[in-house]
Formats: sequence, structure tokens, C-alpha cells
Amino acid sequence: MEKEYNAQDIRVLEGLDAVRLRPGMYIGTTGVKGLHHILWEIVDNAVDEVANGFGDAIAVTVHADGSASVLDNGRGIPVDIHPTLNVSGVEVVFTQLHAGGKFDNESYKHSGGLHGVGSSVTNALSDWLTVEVYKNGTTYRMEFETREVDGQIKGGVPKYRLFDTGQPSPQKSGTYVRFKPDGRIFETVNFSLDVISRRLKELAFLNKGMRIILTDEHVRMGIGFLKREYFYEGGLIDFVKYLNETKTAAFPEPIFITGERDNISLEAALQYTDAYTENVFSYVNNIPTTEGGTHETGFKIALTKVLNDFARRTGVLREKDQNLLGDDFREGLTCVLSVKMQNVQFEGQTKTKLGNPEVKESVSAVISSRLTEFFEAPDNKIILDTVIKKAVLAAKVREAARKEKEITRAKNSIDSFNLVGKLSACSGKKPERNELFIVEGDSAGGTAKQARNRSFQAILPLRGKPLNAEKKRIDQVLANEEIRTIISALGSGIGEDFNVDNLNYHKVIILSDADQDGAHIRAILLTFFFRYMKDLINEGHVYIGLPPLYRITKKDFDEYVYDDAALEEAKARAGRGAVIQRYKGLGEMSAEQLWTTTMNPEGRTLVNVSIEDAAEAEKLVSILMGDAIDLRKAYIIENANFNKEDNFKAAQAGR
Ligand code: 1YM
Repeated sequence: MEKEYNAQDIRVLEGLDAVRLRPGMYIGTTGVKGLHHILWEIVDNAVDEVANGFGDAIAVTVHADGSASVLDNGRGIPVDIHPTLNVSGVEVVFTQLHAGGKFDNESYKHSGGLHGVGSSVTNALSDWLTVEVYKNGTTYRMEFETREVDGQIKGGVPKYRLFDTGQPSPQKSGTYVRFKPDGRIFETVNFSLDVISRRLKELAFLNKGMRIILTDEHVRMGIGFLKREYFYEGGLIDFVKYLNETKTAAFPEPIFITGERDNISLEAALQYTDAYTENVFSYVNNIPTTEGGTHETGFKIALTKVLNDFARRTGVLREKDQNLLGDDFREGLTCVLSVKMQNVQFEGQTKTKLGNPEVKESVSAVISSRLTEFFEAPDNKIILDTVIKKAVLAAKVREAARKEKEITRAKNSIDSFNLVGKLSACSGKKPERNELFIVEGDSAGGTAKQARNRSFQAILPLRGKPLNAEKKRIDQVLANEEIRTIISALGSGIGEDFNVDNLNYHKVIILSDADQDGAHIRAILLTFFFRYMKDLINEGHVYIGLPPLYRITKKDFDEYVYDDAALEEAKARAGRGAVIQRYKGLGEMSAEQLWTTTMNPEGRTLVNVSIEDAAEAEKLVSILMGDAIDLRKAYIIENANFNKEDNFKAAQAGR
């Protein structure tokens, strides 16, 4: 069944050509992120179908041949002929950039905004793609491929038209899509199970009752396929409980709010814990809004207003007292807010901030009325009292911390004197070029001082372990000597006073030993930056320096190796008789070695620390640095790559 070409098809192919020509315009990047983006396009369609009440399960499979597939039990993509385009619904969906006309998703109230460019983009960027639709008791099939047409490579070309295979449908109804990403487009074609499982789990939390099954068909160590199932009857309530697993909750069941107004539907779950930080995670149409936006603002305004009103009603605040601040009511709060709406406008640096102005009022109105109802119920009086008491305490501490900060500020000039002995500043005055190495231990600090290029590299040796910011209040954190030194050296302030414009060093490089202690110090420093200077990480200023683990020498052979896999490889290349030296710590290296392997921008490896998934990063920080020792042990055992800071989704940079 060879495809015949007509005028319409040519137009279609031009559309897909544009996608192959400029993939970045459609999927952002052709790196790992873009690779997963084309999977999300398909997953989003399945999730939209199920979230709108058609079907209840989705199965995602990573196959051993490098392809991925998604199956849902919804209605199945329309198989009938499109009235104007004259081809099947399936063909329209996979070849038209924005499927329109009869098939314009009218039956969906809300659908994913960010990934909205659709399944045709996945098709255009795949080696091949197969669709099966189960409907009317039968199986329809269509296949597409990338191939050479008239000397030019074309993506997403139909191999044949949609046809009824005559095979009985394996399930009542649904859609199955399997595709193999095109290696000519993507820098890497290896799907990350970690990335996929994290997103699928998040989707299952956000869509209660949706069953999502993940299978990895790569056989690992003879154990067989890996299978995970995500299903949360409690939805956001379960999400909040999961996030709070490592903390002590102030009351057992999260407060759940749901409502609809002006065509915006909303769900929120909230629970207070004994932590001192605020964790509000928001979503629009299942897409994380890391930078917040109007829905989050509406929520915060309502929470503050309702609780201040109750504080007055119950006499905790008297007439002469000032209102408590929003920050006070959000200390120790974990909240997930999920909004579903149409015509989403995203703003912000990373387009993860909801911009629609009307949303603020609608969200605030729903939250106000539902939260008031909740706290007015006599059964919930204890919760109300707990929450208000917590906020009053937070306000007191805030006042104490403000004084402490003033003292810190006043002492800043004195601190710089104290720093003289510790910080070896660089001579250059350009923050964009300057690097600060925070080095574990005085002795390694001394070596680094000799090794550095003093025109742009400053060294700050850390004596002991700095304070674990996860377990302390801000006033205690600020009292810690090591932390103060870091704050003072960076010059950009902390908390809400943090201003990246005042940063003295655009690269802040953590340099610690490649052992458990070194990993702990790294985790402590990252936790501190995460809690008090999040934008330092967000804006890509934090790096981890990777010293080599081994040096292999032989006549005419001299190489440094940074991990065990590379060691095996280098050993093989060096052959018999090679001498392997293992570096247990930075201190064992000479200044020259440290410079060549770890500090010289020409040859070093730096890992840039980033937080892409805020909810997961928050969870990890609390697991790794919190009190729940069992969970922490389990996590570290399960994730052997802890030492590589994979937890923070570190990306390779430099080198
Ligand atoms: C494994 C991927 O794409 N499922 C899916 C997609 C659609 C429908 C059902 C669907 C939508 C509508 C009506 C409608 C899509 N259809 C279209 C279009 N799973 C997957 N399941 N009937 C079925 O929106 O009206 C786009 S997506 F445009 F053809 F309607």
C-alpha cells in the first residue's frame, strides 16, 4: 500500500520538514531534555484522554531496541476521514503540526499547554513511528518512517494509509503509539528511566485514580524487566504526604480543597510540618510552574487573609497588633496547588510562570471560601489553633532573625577583616570571570592556594563541617562561622535579600574529597544554597569540582581518571605493567597536579548543579539532610550515584 501524494500531503510534509529543520523551535533542545520531550508529547495526549474521563490507565514502555511506547484505554484517536483534509484522523494527528477542524480537541476541557505542539512533532523527529487504534472490536494500524525522498531526508512519511487489520482489538478501546527517536536529530537517544519514572509518578499524583505503568525492557543483570506502577487514590493528598514523609506533620491528614470558578478548576492539598521552610509546588494543566505565577499569588493572598482573619476572630491578634505576614503562615507549609484551565499564558525566564491575570482572583476566591469553611468546622479547631500558634512563633523568630541580620550587616566590615586570614581573594575585579573554590580542609586549601591562578581564582578553605541548614532555624544558621564566611565572601546576601547582581564570583565551585565525608560536606553546602540562595543554583552559578580518583602511569603513558568505569578502560589501553595511584583525598595531590586536573579551566571537569524538578529536589534534600535515618540509608543504598550529586540533576559542563 504505497502512499500516493497529492497537494495536501505536500503541505503536510513541509510542516514536518520545518520541525526537522529547526527542532529547537518545537522541543527546546536536541539534548536529553528534547529526547524526553517527544515522549511527553505522546504521554500528554494519553493523559489528557484519561484525565477527561475516557479510560483509566496508561502504560509506558522503554523497549530494548531504543524505542518507547505509550498505550491508553481511552476512546482511540478518530479513525474516520477528516471532512476537508480527506485523510483519517490518525493521519491528521501525526502529520499536521496543529491538528484542527473536526479534530481540534473540542471535547477536552483542558489540555496540556506546554507540550501542546502534538504528536506530529514526535513523528517528525522519529526514525519510525507506529500507531494502533483499538475501536469497534478491531485494530487499525498506520506506520510512518523517516526516509529519503528525491535525495532529501523526510521525517514522518506515511508508509501506508490507516487500515483495518481485521485483528480483534486486544482491549475495548484505546490508542497505542510506539516510536524510535531519530539518532540524526538527537545528541543522545538513550531514555532515562530516572527522568521518566519521576515524571510519571508526578502525573499519577496529579491525576488521582489514573494508573500509570512503567516497564523497562532492558534486561539488567539477568533480573529481567523493571516494572513500576503509579496509582494514587488520594491524588494531591498522597503527593503532600509523600513530600512530608521525612518530616513530622503537625496534623495527620492534609487539608484538601477543590473548587471551580470562571472555568478554572483547582485542587490544593496542604499540611504543616515541623520544618522551617516553605514548600509550595504549583501546576497548571499538569505542568509544573516552578516560577510560580498568578495562581500561586492568589493562593498565598487567600491563605494569609483567611488566617489573619481567624487570628483576630479568636483573639490571638488584638486590635493594636499588626497582621502576621504571609511568610509566617507558610513556615513549615507543604502545599501542592494544581489548576486546570484554558488559554494558558506562560511567562518568566524559563516559561514556567503562569501569567494569566484573571487567575489570581479566581483562585483566591475559591481558596478563601473553602478554607474558611474548613476552619469554621468545630472538628478542625485544633488544626486552626496549631497553624496560628506556629505562625505567631514564626513571626517572633522572624523578628529575632531580622535583628541578627542587622548585626550581621553591621559586622560585615569586621567580617571582611576576619576573612583576610581565611579567604584568599583573587586580584581580578570582574565577577563574571571570578571563581570561588570552597575547599574541604585547611591542608587542601593550602595546596589549592598554591595551585590557583590568582588573577581570577579565590580560595576559601573550610575548617570543620559547616552547619546542616536543613535542621536549623535561620537565626542559628546565621550564627554559624563557616556559613557567615561563605555569605560574606559571596556578597549577594541570603533569603529574600539575596541579590545575584551583587555576587562576587559567578562560579562557586565546591571542592571536596571523593569519599563519604566529602559527599556529606557537599550535600551540606548544596542544602544551604538550596534553602537560602536558591537563585544561586537556579542561575547556574554552583559547580562541583571533580578531582581525579586515579593516576595511571607507564612509560609513555600518563593519565588521570575520574571514575571506575574510565579506570577499566584506561587500564586496558595502558596494558600490562601500568602503575595505578589512587588519590584518597585532595591533600594527596601536589599543587601542580591539582591545577592540571581540577582547577585549570582548560582541562578540568566541573559539574553544574541545577534544580529542574523542584518538588523532587526538595524531597531529596529533606531525605538526605533530614532526620529520617531509615529513609536516608535506603535512598543512599538505592542510588549509588549519590556521590555524583545526580540528586540535583547535575549536568556535565566544562571539560
Ligand atoms: C498513546 C497516545 O493519543 N490518545 C488519544 C488521543 C486522542 C483521542 C483519544 C481523541 C480525542 C478526541 C476524540 C477529541 C486525540 N485525538 C485527537 C484528534 N494516546 C493518545 N485518545 N476522540 C479521541 O479531542 O475530540 C488529537 S489527540 F485531534 F484527532 F481529535
